[in-house]
Amino acid sequence: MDTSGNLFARALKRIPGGVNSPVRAFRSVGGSPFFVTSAKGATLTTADGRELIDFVCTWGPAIHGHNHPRIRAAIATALEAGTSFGTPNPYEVTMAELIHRLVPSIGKVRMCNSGTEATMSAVRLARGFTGRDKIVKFAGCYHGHSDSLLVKAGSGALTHGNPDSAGVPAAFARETIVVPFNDPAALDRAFAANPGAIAAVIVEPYPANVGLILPAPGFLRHLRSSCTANGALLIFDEVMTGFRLARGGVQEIEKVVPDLTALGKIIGGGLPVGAFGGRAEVMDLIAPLGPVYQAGTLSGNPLAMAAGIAALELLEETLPYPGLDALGLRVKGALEGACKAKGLAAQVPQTGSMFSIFFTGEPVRDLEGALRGDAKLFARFFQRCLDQGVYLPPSAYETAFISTAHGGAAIDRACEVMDSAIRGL
Ligand code: HOZ
Repeated sequence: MDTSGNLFARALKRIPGGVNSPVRAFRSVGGSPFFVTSAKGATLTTADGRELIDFVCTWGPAIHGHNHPRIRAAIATALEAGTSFGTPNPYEVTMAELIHRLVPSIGKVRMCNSGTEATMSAVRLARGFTGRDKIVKFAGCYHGHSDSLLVKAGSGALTHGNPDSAGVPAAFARETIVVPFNDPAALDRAFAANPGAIAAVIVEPYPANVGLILPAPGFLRHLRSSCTANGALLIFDEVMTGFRLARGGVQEIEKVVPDLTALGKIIGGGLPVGAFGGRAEVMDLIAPLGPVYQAGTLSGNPLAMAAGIAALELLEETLPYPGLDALGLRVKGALEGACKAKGLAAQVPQTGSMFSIFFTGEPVRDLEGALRGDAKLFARFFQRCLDQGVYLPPSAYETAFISTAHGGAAIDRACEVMDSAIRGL
């Protein structure tokens, strides 16, 4: 087996930056990425034979831990029948019914292959429905890499210093109005300055691509009432939060009902899936019923549907949320305790099985606040954890994920490592 070092050297020759998604390149934390050959439960095994406790969880999907036997069995059963039909298949119907049951605001749903497709299509649909062109997004929110949404974006775009990507025509970017998160007055000003022109407000209700930021009380309700008052649609990007924090996502927790929701990650059970859905009268504008076009050769792919259905059914059966929250609180407690003991100013936002750490004394409410965090110190913290076998997201502007497989020895060890990493900074 080639080592990670050799694999990366080969990759650099044939893959831009040696990676198929930028944050994986480790550029903001230093060093080079490790290559993973297998994963099970809370653990990744690298090409170098190292075992790492994984808090990236494939960037969210692995809520039941890696390689869960039930999901593997569902994929194996589907595989026996064929890998793709290019026709409707029974799994898609089950999936649509399941999504509606868990997220009641989704009257109808269209499956696609990634979160990027889901948000891109939801925005197009909102434009088609309202007959308006402009959209509002929040600084630091990342909604995938379609043109309209790569403006002041988070995740890898922010990590690598390109929050406004090259290649996005200025004319497209002009249709995207960016306002700070947690600033209701800024949204009011955007609506007032663009009367009758805003098709939609798109938001990660808990922004998680800039580290983790939580909404101030009432902020999401303000988005809902402003959209309603101004005839714009409210789009929740729950690609990360959907099914992760509650069966019905943040909209269930916060009791705020969006018009459209974008989903991904967990609904694919680890295979490539996205979905967008919402009120039937809006969704019925999509081809073939209406004039808004959206399509995909592999949309509703039977293997991905089978994996996703198994993942969602497991959630319904096991209701893991209180247990996951307890694990999240353990990590938060460990990080806060270590920072306090060390005399380090830090914020540790956590909700359920999502957390991040900002090395700053000020509570983080928006992108500006996140950027005040000491990213260099984060890089050192990351490396110290990795040296001791704990893998955190390789950027100060991502969110860590916990799975049900992290209980017991894994969480004990991880908290010990994070504690010692902080104390050694
Ligand atoms: N955009 C993802 C995190 N927010 C990273 C995906 C990946 O690198 O796999």
